[in-house]
Order: sequence, then structure tokens, then C-alpha cells
Amino acid sequence: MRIMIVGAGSLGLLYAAKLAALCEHITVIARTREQAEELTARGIALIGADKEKRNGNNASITFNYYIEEAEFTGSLKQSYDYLFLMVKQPSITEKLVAYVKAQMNESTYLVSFQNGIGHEEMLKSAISPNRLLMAITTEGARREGLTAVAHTGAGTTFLGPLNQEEGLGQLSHILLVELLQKAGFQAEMSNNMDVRIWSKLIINAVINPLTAIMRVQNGELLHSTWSLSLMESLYREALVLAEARAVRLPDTLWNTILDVCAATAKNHSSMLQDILHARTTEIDRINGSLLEMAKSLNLKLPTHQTVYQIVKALE
Ligand code: KPL
Repeated sequence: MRIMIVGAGSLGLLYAAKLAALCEHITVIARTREQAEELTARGIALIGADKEKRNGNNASITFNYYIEEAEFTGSLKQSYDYLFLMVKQPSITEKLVAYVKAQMNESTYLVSFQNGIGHEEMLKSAISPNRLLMAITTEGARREGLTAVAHTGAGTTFLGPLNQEEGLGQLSHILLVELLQKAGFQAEMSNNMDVRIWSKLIINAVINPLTAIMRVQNGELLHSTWSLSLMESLYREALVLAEARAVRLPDTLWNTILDVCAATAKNHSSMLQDILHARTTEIDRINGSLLEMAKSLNLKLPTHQTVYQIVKALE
């Protein structure tokens, strides 16, 4: 299989390192020339649960970079079966979407891995819905420097079409799921990605801002009654909103949130990583999206409003 991964952050490097030995070819697109050159010189080092740093077999990976400022006019040089879009949600700009589109041919599928909601509209306006898959993952990963990534917690990856009507008829994706499983990821096809996206939105809306504000690893949230009660308030407020929008969430979602904290106990959430590196966070697309939806329904989400304002101040 031939895969392009756009985004050389923690998830992009994790997936590239684990898939390298199983794919005919992988191209990783970094944001800067410096990172692409470092990766070309050193390859990706994967730090496993045992904290050992291993330089994998990167022979099948090439590294390149995307210049955000430049108008993209290049044409497709390689053909890919899948293009994994693994940049943070705020980086999905019209220019990036045009770049991504130019890397696809009529048989390439785009798999979009983001937290939050909102980006799917921009993708849908440029990429045919039958070429678009959404992915939701709870894998925990932390980038260390430009070329190393620590796998800080095993999670699950769900993939599926954006529109339920497209169903699971696309048997070809079974090969992708099997490939991910062979690489060591727990992966599944899903035909209710809307529910998965909402569930992940709530998981992130509960875990990410609190870890960013408290500057703690995900597991720490489980160790104090007051962080647990804040988590519960965030969860309950989000549930009221989901109900008002007739989104049917699994009854087990609260336990899933606790399980994600435990499974990624040593992880710095992506929002904490952004705050620590003075980057824009995804708060607008996570708690901010919930607040926008609540406003249009005349609902109040006071705990979300508070964490939103604190994270904005930290940004
Ligand atoms: O998705 C995550 C994130 O950090 O954005 C979790 C699952 C919370 C893992 O840290």
C-alpha cells in the first residue's frame, strides 16, 4: 500500500514509524523544511512503552515539506492509495486542502484524523464524499524533538465514511484496517462516524482543557476529587447539548472518558502540548464548537465557558 501522511506531529510520526515496514511507500509531509531535512537524515525514532528509543526501518519513507505561504501549483508525482490528513484542526486551511487535493488521483482516499468538528465542511466542499473517510483515534503520542515520537498510550482508531448512507460497502478499506492492525493499532471500520466524532469531541472537551489548565498528564485527572468533579460537570453539560441536538451517545461514554485517561495516563494531551509549545490550541473547535451550538439553542454551558476562557487566556 502507498500512503501519504500530511502532518509530522506526534500522530503523523507514530503512524509513519509503525506502518513503514508494512507499506510499499510512505511520504510524510512536514510543516518545515528543517524538520523534513532532519527526518531524512535521521529517520523517525519511536520510543515505546519500555522507553527504549528505536530507529525503525525508514527505508520505505520519504520526507518532504509543505510551504504554507506558497500557492501550491505542483502536480502529482506519486500515486497514493490513502492520504492521511494528520494536521491539527486549525491548520486545515483552504490552501492546505488545495494542496491535499492535488496529491490525490481518482483512486486515492483521504482519511481525516482530527479532534473537534467543523473541518469536515471545508473538506467536503473540495473532496468528493465517496473519497473521504473520517478517522477518530484515542492513541496517545508525544513528539520529542523533530524526529522522535513516544507512544504514550494505546487507543482505538475508528474509520468510516462521513455520511452514514455510504455505509460499510467499501470493502477495500478492510485492507487498510488490517494494515493498521498488523502495525499494532486497534482499528475498526465504523458506519456511525457521526456518533464517534461526537463521542471524541466530548472526550477531548472534558480531558484536554483541564490538563492544559492544570498542566498535568491525562492520568492525573483521575487522582483528585475536584478534577473529577470538573470533568463530570463538563461531561454533563455536553450531554444536555447532545440530547438537545438529538445525538444519541453511547451510555458508556463517561466510563470511556475515564478509560481514556487511564490508558493515556502518561500522555500530555494535545492541548497541553500546544500550550507548552506556545501554539494555538484546538479549543475553538472543541469546547468553542460546543459553546456555539449551545448558544444557538439558548443553552448555557458554564463549565465549558470557564475552561474556554482560561485556555484562551493561556494561549
Ligand atoms: O485525543 C487526545 C488528545 O490529547 O487530543 C487524547 C485521547 C485525550 C489523548 O491525549
